[in-house]
Amino acid sequence: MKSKAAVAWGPNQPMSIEEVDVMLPKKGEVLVRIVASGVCHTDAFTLSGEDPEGVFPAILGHEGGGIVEQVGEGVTSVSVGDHVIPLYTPECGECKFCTSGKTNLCQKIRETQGKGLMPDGTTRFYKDGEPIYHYMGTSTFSEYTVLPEISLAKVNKQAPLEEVCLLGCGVTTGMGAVMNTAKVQEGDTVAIFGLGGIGLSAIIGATMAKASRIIAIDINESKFDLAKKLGATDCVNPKNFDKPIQEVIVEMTDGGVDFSFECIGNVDVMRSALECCHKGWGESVIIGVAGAGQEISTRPFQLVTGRVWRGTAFGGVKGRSELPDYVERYLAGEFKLNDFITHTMGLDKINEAFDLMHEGKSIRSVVHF
Ligand code: NAD
Ligand code: DAO
Ligand code: ZN
Ligand code: ZN
Repeated sequence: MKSKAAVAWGPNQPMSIEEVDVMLPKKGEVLVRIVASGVCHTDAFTLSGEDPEGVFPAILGHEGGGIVEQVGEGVTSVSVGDHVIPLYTPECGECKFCTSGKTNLCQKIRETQGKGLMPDGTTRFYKDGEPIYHYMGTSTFSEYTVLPEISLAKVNKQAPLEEVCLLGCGVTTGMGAVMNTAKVQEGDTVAIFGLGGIGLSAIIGATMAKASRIIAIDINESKFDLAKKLGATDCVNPKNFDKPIQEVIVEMTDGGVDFSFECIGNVDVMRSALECCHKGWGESVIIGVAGAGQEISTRPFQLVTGRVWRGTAFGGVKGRSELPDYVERYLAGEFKLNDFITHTMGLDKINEAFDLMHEGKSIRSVVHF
C-alpha cells in the first residue's frame, strides 16, 4: 500500500516527504496507521549521524500513537481498530531478559531492530523498488508502519492519541527513571539536569514521588517557568556561577542530593550529575544518549565513597505490561501531557519541528497525519 512518510536519506540532511510503498504485515506483524508522533531528541541525534546504529535511508520516529489497520498471521494480542503505542523496547515475555524480572530490555528482536530491519531480516518500506530502513523498530514518521506484535502496547481507546503518543518515549522515560529506576521516595532530594521532554517528565515523576526538593538545571532559562509549574522547587542556570555546578548543588543541599538525573546526553554534565550526589548514598541516573565514541569519567573515589552511577532506557518500563497503566493514570488526571506539546504540525513541516528543537524553542512538537 502507499503511505506518506518523511524519509531521512542521509545524515545531516533535511528529511523529504515521500509517497512510499509499505508491504503488508507478515507472520507476527501488525500494520498500524499512525495518528500522531512526537519528535524526540533521539530522532535528531540519529539524523545528525552521531548514532552508531543510524542507517540510511530510513524512516525515523519512535514516539507515536496509532490504530491497528491489519494483522499478520498468528497475531492474537491486538485486533483491527485497537489503539496502540509503538515500543522501541519490545516485550516478548519469553526471553532471558523478559523473564529475569530485572530489566525491560527485551532482546528477542534486538539484532535485526538495531540494523533497521524487521525480525525476518527484511524491510517493509520501499521507494521506487529500493528498500528503506526501519528505525528503532517503530518508524512513526510514516502514515502507515509495520511493527512486530511484541512492539505494540494496546491502550485505552478513550485516550487521545495526539497526547498519549508522548508516552511512547519522553514522558514515560522521565517519569519511569524517577519512579521505577531510581525509586525516589517521599522526602528525597533530587537534581534534574536538562529540561527538555525527558527532564520535565522526570520533574513530574519526582513531584508524584513527593520529593522534598527538586532542583532543575538548564542553560536555557526559558525552560524554568514550566519546570516550576510542574513542581521544581529551585531552577539553576550553571552559566550564572563561576564554579562547577556540582559544587553549587552540594552547597545548596547540605552535602548533595539523594538522586540526580542527566537528561541531556552530555558526558561532562553526566560527571556533574554524579558528583552532586550525597556522599555515602547518592545515586545518579544517566538518561541522555551521548554521541558515538564519547566516554564518561570521574574519580573512582566518588564511587568508593558511596555514590552510585546507573542508567535507564525507557524509564525501565516494560511496554506491553506497564504502559497501559501509564495511560490509565493519565486518564485519571494524575499528570498532564498537553503542557509538553508546544507545537503541532502536519508531517510536511517535520523539518521545522527539528529546527525548533535545535533552537531550544520547543518541548515537544507533535506531528499529525
Ligand atoms: P531536549 O533537546 O528537548 O532537551 C535537552 C535540554 O538540555 C534542553 O533544555 C537544553 O537546553 C538542555 N541542555 C543542553 N546542554 C546543557 C548543559 N550543558 N547544561 C544544562 N542543560 C543543558 O532533549 P530530550 O528530548 O528531553 O532528550 C534528552 C536526552 O535524553 C537526549 O540525549 C535523548 O537522546 C535522551 N533520551 C534517552 C532515552 C532513554 O531511554 N534513555 C529516551 C529518550 C531520550
Ligand atoms: O537492548 O541493547 C539494547 C538497546 C535497547 C535500546 C534502548 C534505547 C534507549 C536509549 C535511546 C533512547 C531512545 C529514544
Ligand atoms: Zn525518544
Ligand atoms: Zn523478551
